[in-house]
Amino acid sequence: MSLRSRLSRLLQKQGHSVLKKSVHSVAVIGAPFSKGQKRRGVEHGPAAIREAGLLKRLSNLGCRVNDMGDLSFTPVTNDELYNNLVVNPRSVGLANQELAEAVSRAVSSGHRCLTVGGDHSLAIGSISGHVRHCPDLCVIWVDAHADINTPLTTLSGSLHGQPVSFLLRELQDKVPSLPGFSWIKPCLSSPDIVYIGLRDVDPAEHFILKNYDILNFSMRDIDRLGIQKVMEQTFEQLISKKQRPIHLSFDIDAFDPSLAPATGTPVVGGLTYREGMYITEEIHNTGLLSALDLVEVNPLLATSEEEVKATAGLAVDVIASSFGQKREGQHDGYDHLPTPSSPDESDSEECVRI
Ligand SMILES: [Mn+2]
Repeated sequence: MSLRSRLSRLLQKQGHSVLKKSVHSVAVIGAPFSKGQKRRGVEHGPAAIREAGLLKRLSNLGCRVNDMGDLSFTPVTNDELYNNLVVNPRSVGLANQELAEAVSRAVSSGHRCLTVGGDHSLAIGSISGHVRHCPDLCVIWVDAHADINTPLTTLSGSLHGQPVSFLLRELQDKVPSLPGFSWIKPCLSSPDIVYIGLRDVDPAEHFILKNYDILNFSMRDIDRLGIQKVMEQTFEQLISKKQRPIHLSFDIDAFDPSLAPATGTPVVGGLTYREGMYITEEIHNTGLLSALDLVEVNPLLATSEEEVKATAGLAVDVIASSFGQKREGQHDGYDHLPTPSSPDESDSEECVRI
């Protein structure tokens, strides 16, 4: 093999390495979308999270922020129910197709990609877009819910409770083709996803998690093992054999409603602030985080302005921690301590001042 072709193979190899990705560059995509569920307001999530200081927090961390603004999704008229139950299939399908394009563009330009929702149906587009450039990615899904109903098992008819079913290869013979969904290619296998924080799982979802052997840590598991063991076992499952890009899909309802009240489907007994920060710090420390979704902040469901600020502020903390904020502090750019000036120097300084 010629030196040149060997060199180009080496460069190609390095180009594919997730670790070579520019660590400090983050693309921010606002996704003001709410049609994956039935309550008004989650489309204001991106604005609330921006107002809580998102961009400044990221740039203070040393991230080069590439703000791509908010997507404006193409409206769909006459979006009739599928099967008399599933709501807005065409709108959800098209919005996710548009999001997938944006995420794919961001990731292929070398950015890590932050998608700010919006409801959790957006993970369909976000993961589908991410996987185009990172075909071996894995997913950590932090949520009170498993969001893995199929259109045939859903009780609510809302697509934000079903995104994982469209992505999982093993479930494809159980998932009907919905109008607007024909572009979606299932891209995950059950060993590629781990759940953390579950505490409201429907019977069909429980069957899927058990039957397809999907690793999941409920709040009870977190009580039993502690969050440190949970993260150890998560990484053991996903990245111990092979380093690969991580897609973190974080639903704010994973937190206890006392911390995140402004969300559509709160469930008591959720993550503490410290557990949430530990999860995201550990994911940052792998160096493999490649895309993050932060979803389901709904400012209209708060009972006060304080509740909006608390929930959106928590979302910003999750994002900042995922991109490198450390509770123990850090001293990047600080490599020496000031020394007290000698008596001579202070004399001369005084002379100058006089
Ligand atoms: Mn969710």
